[in-house]
Amino acid sequence: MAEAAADAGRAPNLRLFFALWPDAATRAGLHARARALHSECGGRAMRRDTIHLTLAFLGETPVRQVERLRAVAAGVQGEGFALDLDRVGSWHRNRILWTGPSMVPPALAALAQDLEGRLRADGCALEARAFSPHVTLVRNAHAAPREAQLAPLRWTVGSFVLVASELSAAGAHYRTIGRWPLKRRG
Ligand code: 2AM
Repeated sequence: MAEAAADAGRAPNLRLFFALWPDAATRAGLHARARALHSECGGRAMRRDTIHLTLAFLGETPVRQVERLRAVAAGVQGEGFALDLDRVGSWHRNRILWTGPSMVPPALAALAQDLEGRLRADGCALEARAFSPHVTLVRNAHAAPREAQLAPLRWTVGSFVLVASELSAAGAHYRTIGRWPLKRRG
């Protein structure tokens, strides 16, 4: 009984992360790339509605902190940019196949750095690993892709989002709980 009472009093958590979310056309292009990699290398292709690029992973976070995170995000000074996804690769340790840019746009590096700095200043315990921009396309792959270089898929980025990852029997579902525009390039 005491345990149940303690559980009832515990604030619920959300599994949160900041990300770039592709527009419909970019999403379709990325999903086609995911299916091609899946046919070549096996594993499980990401569903079209789950494809994204993570900027900062927060993990389990009390719901009551969401408003503070929104305030942090609203202070970010970012500019829009074009991201040319022209590389694919694999990470052996977690059997992920990803696509990413061979040249990271300075505005993307600045956005990730500004966001991370503000989150840390606000007390968020982020992982120490360096930002390595990638879009996961396939999980549990059986092989690495043959070609590392592909024709660039251009993604015009104009905003970033805060997302809650919710697990169900059907797999991960990502719910956008905030979106912030990036300044248009003059
Ligand atoms: P991944 O695509 O390389 O797996 C939601 O889980 C998103 O957060 C994914 O894009 C995932 O990256 C990213 N992420 C970053 N650090 C993570 C961690 N420690 N645990 C789970 N996901 C993490």
